[in-house]
Amino acid sequence: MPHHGYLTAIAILIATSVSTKCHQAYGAIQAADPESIVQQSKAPPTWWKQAVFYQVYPRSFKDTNGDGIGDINGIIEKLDYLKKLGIDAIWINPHYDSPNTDNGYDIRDYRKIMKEYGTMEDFDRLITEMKKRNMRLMIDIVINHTSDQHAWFVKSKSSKDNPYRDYYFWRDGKDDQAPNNYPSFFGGSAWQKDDKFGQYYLHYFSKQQPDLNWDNSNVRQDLYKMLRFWLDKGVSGLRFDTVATYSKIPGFPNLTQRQLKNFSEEYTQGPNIHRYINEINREVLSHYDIATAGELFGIPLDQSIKFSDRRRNELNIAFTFDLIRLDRDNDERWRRKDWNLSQFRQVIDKVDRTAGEYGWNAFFLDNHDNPRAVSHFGDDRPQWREHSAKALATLILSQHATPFIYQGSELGMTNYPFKKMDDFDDIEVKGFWHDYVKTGKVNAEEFLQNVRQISRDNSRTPFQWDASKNAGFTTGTPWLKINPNYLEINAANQLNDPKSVFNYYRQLIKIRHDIPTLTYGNYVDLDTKNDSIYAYTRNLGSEKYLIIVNFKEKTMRYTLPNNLSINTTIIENNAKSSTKKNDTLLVLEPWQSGIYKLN
Ligand code: ISL
Ligand code: CA
Repeated sequence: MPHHGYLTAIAILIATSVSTKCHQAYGAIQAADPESIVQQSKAPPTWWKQAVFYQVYPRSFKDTNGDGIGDINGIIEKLDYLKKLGIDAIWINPHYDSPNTDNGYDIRDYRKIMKEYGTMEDFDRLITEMKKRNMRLMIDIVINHTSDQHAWFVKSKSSKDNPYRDYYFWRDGKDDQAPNNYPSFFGGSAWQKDDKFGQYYLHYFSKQQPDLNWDNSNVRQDLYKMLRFWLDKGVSGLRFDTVATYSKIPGFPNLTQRQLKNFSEEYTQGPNIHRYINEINREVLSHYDIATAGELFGIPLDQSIKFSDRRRNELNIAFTFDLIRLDRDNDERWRRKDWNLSQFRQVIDKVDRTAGEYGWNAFFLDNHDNPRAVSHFGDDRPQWREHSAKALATLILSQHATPFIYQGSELGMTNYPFKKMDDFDDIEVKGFWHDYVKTGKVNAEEFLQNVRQISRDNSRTPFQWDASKNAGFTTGTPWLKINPNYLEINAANQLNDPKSVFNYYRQLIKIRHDIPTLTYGNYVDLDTKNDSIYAYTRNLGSEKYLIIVNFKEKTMRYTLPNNLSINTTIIENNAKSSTKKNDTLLVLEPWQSGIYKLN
């Protein structure tokens, strides 16, 4: 885009964000003038950098017909709630027809709506209702694999000489064993034998999720048609599921013992991946005004950056996992490790540096595959839950990346108190159990201790709307148990309480919208070694903001380094004494957090 093109773009973007004048809670903010932003920030400004995204897990958001499963009408019903929060765009997990072995990540028909979620009319109405509210919709694109019930796979397995055979990877076994030693993410081998011709098909995830053969150009063209189908409906964003694994290693050589320990990385090393992403961009994405995000699980940072590098014409936003998987092993993903603040901020620093001038990241502390942020990185015990949830919110909304808020985090929803294996629903935990406990490698107690903290089910329990039966999520029987703490933690309790986590998020989102430096400014960590106080600045031109969080459960004194001093308080939580102009020493209460304009 020529320089003056994005000059106009930023002028419009800033005009719209500044015209909704900031309210009194944090005083009058001097927003940077648009021209200076264009000059200072090296990258062209765009709506998807300034937008605050919210992830909806439709199955667990809001049920409107009493079948115990959230639905599209439930999302429509709650759009005003999200608008009130200040959300600009929503990413929904897969909404397509699916037998649901992996909650919609096993797609049977790409052009149909999951019957539990509603109809195509409901979907079209969702887009219309969102447009009315000036909100954008990002959908999930799951094209590494389909369901084994997808028509392509049904044909593929029916005969050896039909054109769909080659839509998937079929190989002969070796000495009555799988073609190679690839493991599946969900346990066992990544190859499944089909009795009809005795051949095996590849599935990186469950055996009901056969991998598509991206080397076949018919597969690619069929997928591109499908993408256009949804984009022509007015969808404004695509989140590409497990995007780094589309291209497979030719010949499928065995993994070495060392490679097996980190097989997810090996699965991202296919030689054609960027050729394919580049092709998607050229054939589809570049023809629409949309935001595209890649889920880059498993791939090393220095490689994942390529996907969002704007010079390469691939995707816009990178979801990287080094931060959220800080306390997890690569080979035993069910086990959690200890982590500390210094490691946490070193990852953030590295991810930001790696993105550099040309890349762009998403920032998120939870999602549907990970535990609840407040239980994971905060402290969900009653005394600290709200303060730490607000502290994490402060981080999410002040990073040099597009913020993604996972549903319920704006209420400080917590992990579920799992007690026994029967309490879990997720295919991943069941696969781990099979591989580790059933084989006698790990004892059940140790396993349970870990998975209750890391299980994907933690974030998938139904949304807690109010204190009525089933938390107001459904009038029927919820598909997954509701966290018993809904009597206390729910949206109804928080909406009208100015001190609630919800209203803190709401203020922070407004601040993010009003201060472009929080989107575009450079990120400078003030001391990655400090293991108690996380402090960083965001700088653009002459503007400088300090973000600070006390991760310790005690009062801490913090002297600002580098001659920095406070100018004004933008927002503060759990502060005993308010911070004043020209202060250089801050006394921080446990989990105190704040954003300050610096002199
Ligand atoms: O969450 C993980 C393990 O705990 C990751 O390995 C995860 O499977 C990986 O990030 C890919 O995730 C995506 O694709 C999966 C689906 O199960 C996840 O929900 C989705 O986010 C297969 O489609
Ligand atoms: Ca329903």
